[in-house]
Amino acid sequence: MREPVAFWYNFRMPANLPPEYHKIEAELRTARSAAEKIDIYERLIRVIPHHKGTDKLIAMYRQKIAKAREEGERQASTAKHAPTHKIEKTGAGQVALAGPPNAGKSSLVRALTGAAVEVADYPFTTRLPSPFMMPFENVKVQLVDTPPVTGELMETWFPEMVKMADAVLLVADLSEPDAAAVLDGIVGRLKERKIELVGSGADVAPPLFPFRKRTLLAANKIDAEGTARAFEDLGVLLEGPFERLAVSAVSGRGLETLRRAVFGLLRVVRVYSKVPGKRAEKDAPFTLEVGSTVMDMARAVHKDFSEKLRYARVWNAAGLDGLRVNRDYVLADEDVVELHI
Ligand SMILES: Nc1nc2c(ncn2[C@@H]2O[C@H](COP(=O)(O)OP(=O)(O)OP(=O)(O)O)[C@@H](O)[C@H]2O)c(=O)[nH]1
Ligand SMILES: [Mg+2]
Repeated sequence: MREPVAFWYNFRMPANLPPEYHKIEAELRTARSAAEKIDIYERLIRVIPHHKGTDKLIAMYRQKIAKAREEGERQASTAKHAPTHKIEKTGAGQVALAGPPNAGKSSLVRALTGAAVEVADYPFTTRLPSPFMMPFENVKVQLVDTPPVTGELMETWFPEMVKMADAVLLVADLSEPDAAAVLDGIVGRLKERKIELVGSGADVAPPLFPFRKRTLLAANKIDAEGTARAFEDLGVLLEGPFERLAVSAVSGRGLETLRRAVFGLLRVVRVYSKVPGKRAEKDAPFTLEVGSTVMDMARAVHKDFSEKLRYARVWNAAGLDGLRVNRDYVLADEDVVELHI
């Protein structure tokens, strides 16, 4: 972001500042970390000619260095004490599981990811949230297996973790007679913490308050006796706009549909970058929010790219064959894009 104070100051300066100064100053626009900013301020001080007319400007940058140092220390100390529920995001998006004890959350994560997740026939097997990668076609989605929650039993870190996730996979235990009431309890408790679980098509654009999270309901244990009826009842008893899928982590029923639906919750498009004269690398798509443009893609590829982008060419299954498009062309899933700078 541009530094408004510096900008204002320069504007008022009768300045005989050298061209280098403006070049370095422009770097502030993209500097994020405190360390980067300090480096820029120090270089600016070095190129500013020292005389009476520039005293104030130099003093201002010294002050900024001091502030940035404090900010840097703060960043470092919060990173050190980060609670364990802050799960670093990787892949196309992060989906947090939520459900009562023994519902089969870990079993589903194990079945969908192939990871050796601990599963047991007693409650509270999972003690800490842990991430696992679920493959879907040519991308991976991060699933966060979680300790059990109910309306009564929800530690404060849980809603915080849900706030950070991109979407939620609610897990019901169809073999439990009160499955719907338990889920209502979870949904209600999250609502108290300003998190609204919404259907997979809902708009969740930030910064919406309360937080809205797209949610899918996996009604698990459909292999067990009497659960077909329980699944029907769930639709009637459960308040909430979520799509319901009957699944079984044990028999595998519904898991491929679930995998696709979990990816769908993220509402991303996969786009393939292509170098002129070469084939697109289909195994390494960029994943961008639905509605993203060619310009957004250029930004994801490299920040220099976005500044220099002139146009792009697009190929896709819908019939585009190298069509020349401009920066605000909205990307579709599986578009192949050649960026021209
Ligand atoms: N019949 C049946 N049993 C299942 C299914 N999924 C899980 N189970 C059983 O349910 C029990 C609990 O499974 P977990 O995966 O540990 O459940 P969890 O929700 O992770 O439990 P916590 O970690 O305690 O919250 C185990 O005995 C599983 O074998 C299923 O689809 N069908
Ligand atoms: Mg578990």
